[in-house]
Amino acid sequence: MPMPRPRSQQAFERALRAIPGGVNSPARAFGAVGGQPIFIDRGDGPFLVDIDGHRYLDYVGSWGPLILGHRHPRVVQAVEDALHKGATFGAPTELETELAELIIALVPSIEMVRMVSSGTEAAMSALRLARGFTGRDVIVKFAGCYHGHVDSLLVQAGSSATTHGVPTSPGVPRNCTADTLVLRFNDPQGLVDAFRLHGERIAGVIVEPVAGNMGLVPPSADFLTELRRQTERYGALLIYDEVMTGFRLALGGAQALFGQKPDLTVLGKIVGGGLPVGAYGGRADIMKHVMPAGPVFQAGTLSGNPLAMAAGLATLRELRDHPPYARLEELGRRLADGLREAAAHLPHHLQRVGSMWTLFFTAAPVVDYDTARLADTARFARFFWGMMDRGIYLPCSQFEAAFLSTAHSDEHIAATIDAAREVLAAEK
Ligand code: KE4
Repeated sequence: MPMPRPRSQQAFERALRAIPGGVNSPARAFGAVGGQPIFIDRGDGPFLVDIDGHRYLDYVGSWGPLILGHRHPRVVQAVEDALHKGATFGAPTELETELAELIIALVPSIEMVRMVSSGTEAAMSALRLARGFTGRDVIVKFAGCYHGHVDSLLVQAGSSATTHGVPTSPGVPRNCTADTLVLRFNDPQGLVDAFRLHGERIAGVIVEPVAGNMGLVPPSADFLTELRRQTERYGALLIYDEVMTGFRLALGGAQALFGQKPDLTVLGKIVGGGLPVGAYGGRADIMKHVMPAGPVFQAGTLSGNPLAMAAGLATLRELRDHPPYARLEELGRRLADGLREAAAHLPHHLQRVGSMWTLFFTAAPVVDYDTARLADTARFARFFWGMMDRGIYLPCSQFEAAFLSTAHSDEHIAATIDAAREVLAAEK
């Protein structure tokens, strides 16, 4: 039984009366692990402190944005400076151009970029642009991949849609998903077959180049290669959803890590440094179709918000000036080795790419949505609470990726492995 957290309990009961499910996003509801969410007082480097005063080593990092940990001084200072000039103007600022130029400098496939306020908004806009640019309607996605709560993509979505057993949400009219083709992740032959049948009608394919929303599932080399080959062959756009992987797996994202070049890229999380930013960008000839340069409509009151731009700029500049990727790879490798050893007596697969990882409690390697869902979610829930009560805060679902930050140290990794060893010793 989880340790008592009375103030979070009271806060949750109060929130339930005002907010559906007491949370502003189902991913935070602890639905997959039972119990109730903890309410946070503050973040501090690699730590979260809840309102009962408990401190946790944070492997969620706000679901990915906080690659620099909580309250990085460079980010805090940048936002403070921006705030003293005003929070928003509804008119352009040079901060927006500076962040756009930096994104273009860091992600080679991006020649132009538009800011929005969330990853969902970026994915939704990229889909509309792909359809507007090609004049086609069909969009391909992959079971288990999540691209935000876009109506036409809420079909076998990952993340909390999986957790809450809502593969296709009520409220999405049938015709919204009529043009959505759902294929199997890591299935190159399935891609070839689908394109042979539908290729001339496909506007775009959207993919998490490393899947994080069914738990961490790396791509097979031939999957990404076939994706690029088929989309080129049939004139469909290849859209990399790098909301989670962008600026995390490499400065240029997963596409840089794998030497791939999509037509469009969707960004979020790290690009806002913890404030609400999404972005979509890519080939200039495509992006010039976005209004007011072109006919594809998209707009947003707080798109390019100066405070969010300041946080994103400070974060990307820090990553550019002091690239942490070799360090994160070393920390991730050490953590993975230690967790595998702690779980050696159990069916498990620890899957990792750089600073993103998932400990699956399953005997088979997880290569797609079907194999992910074979995992023992009851065992994961016991693991989650056992780690929580030892001060380690993991994603509250087997179907989420965990994240390391530059604020995590060797000592933190060692403490995490020790805690896992204790918790898993009780599992048979
Ligand atoms: P947002 O609208 O939540 O900013 O981004 C949607 C999104 C798009 N694409 C990918 C690959 C994503 O991972 C996400 C959001 N990720 C989830 C966690 N798996 C956000 C957590 C939540 O929904 O509260």
